[in-house]
Amino acid sequence: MTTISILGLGAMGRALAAALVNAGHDVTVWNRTPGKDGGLGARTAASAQEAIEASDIAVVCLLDDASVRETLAPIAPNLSGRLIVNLTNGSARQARELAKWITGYGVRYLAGGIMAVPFTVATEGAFILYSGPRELFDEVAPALAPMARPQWAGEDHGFAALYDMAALSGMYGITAGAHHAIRLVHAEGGDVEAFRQDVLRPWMDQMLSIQIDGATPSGAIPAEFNAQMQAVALQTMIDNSAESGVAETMTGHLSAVLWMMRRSIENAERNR
Ligand code: FVH
Repeated sequence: MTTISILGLGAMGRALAAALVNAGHDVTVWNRTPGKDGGLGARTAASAQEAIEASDIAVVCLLDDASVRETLAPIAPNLSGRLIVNLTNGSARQARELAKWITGYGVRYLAGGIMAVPFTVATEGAFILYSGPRELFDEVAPALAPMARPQWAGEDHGFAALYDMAALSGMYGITAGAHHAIRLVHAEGGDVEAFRQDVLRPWMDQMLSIQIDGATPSGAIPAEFNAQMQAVALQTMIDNSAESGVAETMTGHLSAVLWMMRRSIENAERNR
């Protein structure tokens, strides 16, 4: 049995720790602020260093890159040979710099990105991206699998963060669109629940794959998707939003796509 420590008992750290305990692992936890370990059935370490030294694998899940640096910096010289998996959200640059810094102390290090929210941890759709040495991934994946399906993103320590950031961008695009849609229907006295179930959900289900498959690095819109027509429709949507009294800031996603359509039209004209 692999022993695992979880550093950070926020909503996500607690969910990860609970999944590992439920799977029968011997789990040690540490949190900056004491008292967040209640009901987990894990051992509690008195310090971050004690937590890392207590287990074969130490999983770090804190707020951000700065909090990881703050936690690890004072103890890094004592961590040579330890295996640390950092699942804290960060940018690709932060992930690469952190990897370079911590491996400089002889730490065996994997970076990660959690593609789950606390209540979907340990459920079927949840997965976690890992990047760094393949052999480290192969070593930790079976033990960490109870948290969420492990998926390797490459040797480059920045890739898990990169894919995480990019996937979150996709999700937040949907967040912006869904909130704006509901706000718009509500502003005009529409039936929000009927709209949500009978219009928005089936429309998004129909469109999701098409939008994902059609996205390109250049932002070019294929001729059959008629960028000219879409630019006109997008401007109408932005105008409709203003006419309905919805705050202009809620239409940022529409403005972004309108800008993309106009650029695609300009490029197509230039290349004609
Ligand atoms: N929750 C979610 O939906 C998302 C899903 C995808 C992945 N994210 C990322 O996971 C990281 C942790 O998120 P979280 O939900 O656990 O966040 P919080 O509940 O706010 O807990 C934050 C923990 O970080 C500790 N902490 C904050 N600052 C420091 C610091 N300077 N030194 C040491 N620890 C620090 C905090 O400790 P405390 O405030 O209780 O003492 C919590 O344990 C995150 O990167 C998400 O983006 C979650």
